[in-house]
Amino acid sequence: MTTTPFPDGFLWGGATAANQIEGAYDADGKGLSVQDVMPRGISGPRSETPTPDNLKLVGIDHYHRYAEDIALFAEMGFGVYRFSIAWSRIFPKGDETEPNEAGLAFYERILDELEKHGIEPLVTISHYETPLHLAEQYGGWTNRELIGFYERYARTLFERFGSRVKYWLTFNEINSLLHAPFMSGGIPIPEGGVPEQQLYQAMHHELVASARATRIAREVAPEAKVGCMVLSMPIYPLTPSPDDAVAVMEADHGNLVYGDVHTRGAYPGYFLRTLREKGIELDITDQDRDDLTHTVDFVSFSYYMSIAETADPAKKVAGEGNIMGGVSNPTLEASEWGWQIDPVGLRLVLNQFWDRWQQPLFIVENGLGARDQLVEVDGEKTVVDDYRIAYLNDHLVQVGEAIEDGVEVLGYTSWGCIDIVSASTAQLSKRYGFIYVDRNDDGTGSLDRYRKKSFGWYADVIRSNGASLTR
Ligand code: BGP
Repeated sequence: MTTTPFPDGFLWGGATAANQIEGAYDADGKGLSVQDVMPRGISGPRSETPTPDNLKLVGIDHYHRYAEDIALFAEMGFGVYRFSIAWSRIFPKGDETEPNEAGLAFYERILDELEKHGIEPLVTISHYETPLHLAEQYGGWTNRELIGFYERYARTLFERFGSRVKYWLTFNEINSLLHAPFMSGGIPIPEGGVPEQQLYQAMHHELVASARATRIAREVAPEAKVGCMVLSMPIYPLTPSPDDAVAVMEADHGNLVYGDVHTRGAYPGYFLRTLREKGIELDITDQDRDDLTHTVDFVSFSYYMSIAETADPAKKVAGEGNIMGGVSNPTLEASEWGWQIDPVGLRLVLNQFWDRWQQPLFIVENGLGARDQLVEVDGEKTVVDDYRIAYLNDHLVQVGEAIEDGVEVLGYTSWGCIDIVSASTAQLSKRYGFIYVDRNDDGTGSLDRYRKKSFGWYADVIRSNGASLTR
């Protein structure tokens, strides 16, 4: 009898996002989202209108191939599948009063397929997909009116799907807004950048909207579990100097405040100090304060890498990172895209979040973006992605360690369970999937799907509930 630290009922699966997988950017009444005018992700300028070099316009055509893709997820044994609902499929401009029925019907079909295969849906309400009209006509989340638009959108989803979807996430990586205002907050970025006062007010609006969605779910879909979703990034001091430890504490606070608000229901003192020292006066109403007290049922997060931090400006050599950079850690290797690989960091962040919030945790993104080479093995097209197996194995072993530490982990959805368009660079060549999709950065390819070596590996991990991992 092989043992495993993973509890019975642990939810194994994968994660995607509408703007990175679906394509059909203007089908069946869908309005434009900020993603449709970001042909280079956050690593390049936006376009005025959708341009043919924007791979997200077609994505991997999941809009038409969702049944085939979900059948492949079921073949791996997925217990859960995380996907996002594209806000502008439901409210094309974002400020309408009535939803677009064709958009709702598409996600009804997705849920039907998942139900057919016994896969639990985990739905992200807003995954960097703010309707472009709300960005251009209202200034995105800097405008308090977005709270009402989001509330109407969330209520529509809970009323329509609340009895079929148990797990909901309000905003993807809600702590990325200050770092990627247009992608994360639908905030147009003028020449001189967005004034900090506006960015922090936008952050407040999203936190209020997230809490209001949680309150609405309690009314409309009492069985639903609502979680927040943050980008986790363990930060290590570059040296043991107390100054570096303070630098880490302050950088950590910048990320932890979002989980603090979602689990404690109010802004912590260290954040109020940040506002004072920046001279920022937030517009916070009594209603806002009451809304924020509606805290979440669980905390979910993405994990890819860790960074270092130092108080010494001379040593601040910024490393690459997932939306947020930091000082490079000389003890760690990096991926082809410069993200520092640190499986132990996942154990550390699980313990930190559990010790701090005592809320069930859900890892909803983890994976390795890599250039995969399609080859033929025994007459079958595949990718021998031993590097991805090693990355995932080592990270899952650390999840097991955290569970042994007493951390309550609900599940794990590997990011990009099928090759999709990258968020930061809008490339397809940065592949995460267990399934290869034949489409290239220049838009060519058959869109055919092929099982990689990691497909069978992950099926074994799921079948054995983690016992097959190499410790
Ligand atoms: C996270 C996003 C995901 C996904 C992931 C991988 O920040 O929540 O949408 O994109 O990063 O990043 P990338 O696609 O840039 O490699």
